[in-house]
Amino acid sequence: MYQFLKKGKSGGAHISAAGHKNAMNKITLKIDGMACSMCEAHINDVIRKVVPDAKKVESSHTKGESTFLTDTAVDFAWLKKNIHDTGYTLVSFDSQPYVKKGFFGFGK
Ligand SMILES: [Cu+2]
Repeated sequence: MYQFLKKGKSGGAHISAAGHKNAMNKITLKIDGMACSMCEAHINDVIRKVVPDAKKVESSHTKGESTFLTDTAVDFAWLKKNIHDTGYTLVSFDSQPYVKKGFFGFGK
């Protein structure tokens, strides 16, 4: 059922829809079940597997939250299934346009 998600391992090349090349989003996931740093590592692995171009993948078991940046569309149903199969629960997710910091050079 999920075969269509198999992406070729073509060394970092990624599909980018026209006009969306630099549209980076910050994804925030609320995840149930993380209890220690090993859990965080498991979740980070799942995220990197499902979203190969994910950047700044970070998880916190204290906050029950994972965040990452991506400029490709995330299949949250597929992500939820993979998180579930790893023993955790994706409770909710949020996607916000990511504005790179550092553009505020003036007015320091
Ligand atoms: Cu753990």
